[in-house]
Order: sequence, then structure tokens, then C-alpha cells
Amino acid sequence: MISVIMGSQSDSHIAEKVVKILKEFEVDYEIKVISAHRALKVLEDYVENTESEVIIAMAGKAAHLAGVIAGLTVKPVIGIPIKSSTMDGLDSLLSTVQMPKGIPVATVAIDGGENAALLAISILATKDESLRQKLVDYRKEMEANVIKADAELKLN
Ligand code: RP5
Repeated sequence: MISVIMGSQSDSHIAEKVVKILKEFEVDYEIKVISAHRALKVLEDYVENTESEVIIAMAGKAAHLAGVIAGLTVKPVIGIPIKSSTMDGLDSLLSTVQMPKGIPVATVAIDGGENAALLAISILATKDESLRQKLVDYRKEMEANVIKADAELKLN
């Protein structure tokens, strides 16, 4: 199972991207809104008790959510910096990616919900052959789409 945690309900447009991929791969997930600064105790309880194998955390501005979660668990934590301020997400990116040594957060692109989901699936796929095959098929489909786009190019 994968946990998907948003820092705020206002991050749900990116959570939707994550959930779309998880559904496509038929992976179990649990989705929550838990803020690290507004509800720290709730976050601690959740992280300590969840049975999820991977946690995806998304937050904007001074985005400490993924880092705090990573400090609470040795499970893999994937951080999505959210573009939710006047700084175009650069603040969130640096807050999420620049973790001090010892407590890693695997950070994807700003608003990179799809890649966060795919990375979480890749982690589960190390112990799940059928999930691994779905990832291979997904990449084959992407390749086929590129070949098709090239064949249909009308600019030559
Ligand atoms: C962060 O601050 C959230 O993750 C969100 O991206 C941003 C704004 O949150 P709200 O003030 O809209 O709740 O905590």
C-alpha cells in the first residue's frame, strides 16, 4: 500500500495526478490531508501506525511535510514540491529536496504527481513481478506513442 499525504486540501489537484496513476496500476493507496505544522501530532500518529510501504508527501511554500515524515519513519518517502506561492514552487522545491544528510527524501519535479506515483510503484515492484510487468508495458506504450507522433509529423 502507498500513502498519499497532502499538506492542505489546496494540494488536491496534484493528488489527483498521483491517484490517477495508482488506479491505473491497481495499487492500493490511502489518501490523507495532514499538515506538519498545523497538525504535527496527527501526522506522528499516522506515520507510526500506517501499514503503507511507501509514503508520498506533497506540500507547498516552506514545504517541510516530506522531511518531517522521513524523520519519523525509515520507509521510503517521496516528496512532491507544490507550486502554491508567488515563488513558482522554487521555495517548495528547495524545502523538499535540500534534506540534510541522514534523512533522505526522494524529490520529484515541482507538481510532479505522475512521477511520484511511478517511483512509488517501482519501489513496490522490486517485490512484485506483475507490477514490474505493468511498468514495462507502460514504458512500451510511451515508446509507441513517440514513434506514432514521429510518423504523423507534418512539418517535414
Ligand atoms: C502548504 O502550504 C500546503 O501544502 C499548501 O501547498 C500551501 C498552502 O496551504 P493552504 O494555506 O492553502 O492550506 O502547507
